[in-house]
Amino acid sequence: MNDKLKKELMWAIAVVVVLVGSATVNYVYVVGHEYDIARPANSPIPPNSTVIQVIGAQWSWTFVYPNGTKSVDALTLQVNHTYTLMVSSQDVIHDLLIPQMGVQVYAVPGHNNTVSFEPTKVGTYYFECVEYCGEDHYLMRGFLTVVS
Ligand SMILES: [Cu+2]
Repeated sequence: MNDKLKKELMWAIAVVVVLVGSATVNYVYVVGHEYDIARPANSPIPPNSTVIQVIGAQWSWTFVYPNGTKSVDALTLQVNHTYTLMVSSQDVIHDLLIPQMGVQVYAVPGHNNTVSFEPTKVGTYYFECVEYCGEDHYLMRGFLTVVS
């Protein structure tokens, strides 16, 4: 076997080792975090979940809790409880992103999109609109507070 062939083989094996290594890391991460990641949008609503209505509007997010209480640009949830956000819009298309909850869902006028998730850690997390929706789009953000 000449040097050129050896080098080529070595590089081919190195690439395979890197790919298999990163695939393994990914697989272990996904399996270990299965329940931290929100269910895909519009999955069946889990029977034990609390449904919160979310209305996007230029340029704020309004949350309506089951008892009728409303809050603007602030969402408070209990840890280790399942929630379903029922998201719509009253004007243009928005897109709610709560990165630490694995939630991203479009807010479409006249249509409800649902997403369910369970916060597993107490803390404060940000959320924001990630669909350009007008001049004050950048103001369309707030905080999710997870309490015990
Ligand atoms: Cu926006």
